[in-house]
Formats: sequence, structure tokens, C-alpha cells
Amino acid sequence: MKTRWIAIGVLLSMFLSACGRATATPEVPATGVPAIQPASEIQLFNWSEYIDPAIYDLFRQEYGITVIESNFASNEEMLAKLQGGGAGYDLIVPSDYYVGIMIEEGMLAELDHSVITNLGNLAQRFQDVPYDPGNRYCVPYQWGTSGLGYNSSLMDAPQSWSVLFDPDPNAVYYGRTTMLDDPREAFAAALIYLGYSANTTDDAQLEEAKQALIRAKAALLGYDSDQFEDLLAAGETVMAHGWNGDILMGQAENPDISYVIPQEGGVVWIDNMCIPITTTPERRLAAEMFINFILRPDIGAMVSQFTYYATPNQAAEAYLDEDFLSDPIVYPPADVLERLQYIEPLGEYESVYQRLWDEVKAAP
Ligand code: SPD
Repeated sequence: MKTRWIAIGVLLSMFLSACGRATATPEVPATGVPAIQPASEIQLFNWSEYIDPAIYDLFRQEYGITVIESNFASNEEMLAKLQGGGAGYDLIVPSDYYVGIMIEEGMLAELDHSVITNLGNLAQRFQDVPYDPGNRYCVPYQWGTSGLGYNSSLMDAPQSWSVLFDPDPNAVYYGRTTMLDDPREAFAAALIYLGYSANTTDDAQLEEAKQALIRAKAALLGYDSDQFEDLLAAGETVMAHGWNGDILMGQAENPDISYVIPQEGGVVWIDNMCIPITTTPERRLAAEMFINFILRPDIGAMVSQFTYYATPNQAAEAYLDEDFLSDPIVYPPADVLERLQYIEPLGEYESVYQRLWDEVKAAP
């Protein structure tokens, strides 16, 4: 197997030389052709609880490459760390609209498809996503939705986002609810409740959404994107604005926990594996090998069995239980899908959302 990667390395360095890109300190074999060896370690910057650590052991056993993981809780945090010089991340997992932002900023390396030979395992629609047609920069990792988790032993399934944006002070969830600590997710929920686009650039609509978010604060225990499922499962909270897979992780701990997309709709998203432009050719090759490993059907299934999120890897479905594949919380039915909106990159206007979010946070 190692010989195969050395051969790929030779081809890769020939390609890089042809493109005029530097190849760090390549080994120069007797043939005089510079070869790239994959690095023996890569740094993965990922959302928390988003990969089965057993996958790292399998990858190391097979390729001798160690994956070191650290975590972020929002796309904003991930981007800020990278822009601040990063800690040498080789593989990151931004959401769809952030891929668009990072491509625009020239922050992502183009992927070498001759290394990522398992790309064809992706379902067709994930091979041509609008923010990165043809998977030039990224490979879809998991997809999911944003809605409301709740404790079904204490309240009925919330039908409307009104429970959050016009909360009832006498309801059991009042003061025992968390909301995602994420500006675009929070505004998307409020805008969808009000019947607007999650990507509006209409100042009046955004002001209305801001007021709804301020009203919600009275019912909140706090903002949280990391532990909302644990708080729900432990009975510390009764309701949480959150992501479906994480809520299902809570359900695995406490069967009373469930999840719903309110009648007004919710957010649908795709998270992606991408390589920062700042990494070295050796580490980029190792990261591409890891992406290819994740795309294996058995490994792709291991990811979803751990995260409870839907896989974009069609070949992995053969390894997943029918119960999982038919769970409407994981794979929403058509009538729910049509009520979901993607968050889109808004260019300069992103800063308006950030300013309004700061105002929501600062409000009493
Ligand atoms: N615990 C993993 C959570 C991953 C959530 N990613 C969602 C991003 C949507 N904006």
C-alpha cells in the first residue's frame, strides 16, 4: 500500500511542479524525480463529537498516519482561528455557506482527485453542490437540519417557533431552554418564524428578527452549541434549538428526548471536509488520504453510526441499519424538506448579521 502512495506522490509532485507550486522539502530519489511522502501526522479541526475516534486507529493501522483532533463550536470560531494564524490545521469541516466564504477568500487548497479515488461513492447531488461544483475544494461529510429538541415527557412537540420567539412564561420550558450560539443559525430561526428568507438583506425584516431574538432571551437558560443535547438528556433543560444528530445523541441517553422541525420550517445544512491552503504538500497528501478513507463505504457508515447524522456517501448506506435510514429525524420526508432553507454566504452583509447578533447578546 505504501508503494502505491509513493507512486501517487511522484505523480503529485510532477503535477505540482507543472503548476509552479513549491513542494516544501521533497525527497529526491535516485531517479531524480522529486516525490512527496505523506506526513506522519495531521491536525483535524472539527465540530465536537463529530467522528468516531476508532476511525483514527483504523486509519493509523492502515497508513501509519496519526490524526490529532481539536474542536470548534461554530463556523465563526473556526474561521477566526484560521485567520489568526491557526494552529497548523490540515483538515477542517466548515458548513456549506462557509465553504463559499473561504473559497472566495482563497483560504482553501484544491483537492487532488487522483488521491481521492472514492469520490464516486458520494450520492450524485453531493458531487455537484452549488457552493463547490465538482468537489474542487471540499468533500461533503455529513448533512443535517436545525430545529427544536424537546423532552416529550414534559411537553408536547412544539408545532411553531413561537415557543421560542413568543414564549409563554407559564410553560415548562420557560427558563429551561437553550439556543444555538451561532448568529446565522439564530437569525435563520427567527426569520423563518416570521415568514422571511433565512438569507434576507432587508434591514426592516432583520430588525423584526432581532426583536424576536430579544424576546426569546426571557425563556433562555443560555446560548449553547456544544452541550445542548447533554443538558436536555440530563433534565437540565426542557427544550433546545439545535441540530438533529446531536439531539438524537441526547435521545440515546434519554429516550424522552425528541426533535421536530416546526411548521414554519428550519435550516438544512451540509458540513464538508476541506484543506486549508496554508498546509504543506506532505500534510495535504495525508489529509487527502484521510478524506479518501472517510469516503470508504464501511468508514462512512461508522461516521454516521456515531454522529446520528445523514451521510452523503451513498455507498455507505449498504452498511447502515434500515431503522437509521428510515428515521424521519435523520432523513426528513419530502413535506419537511420543502420547508427547509440553506444558509447562504452574504458577502459584505455578513457583518450586519454579526452586528445585530452582538446587539441581541447585549440586550437585557
Ligand atoms: N456535533 C456536530 C455538530 C455539527 C453541526 N454542524 C452544523 C452546522 C450548521 N450551520
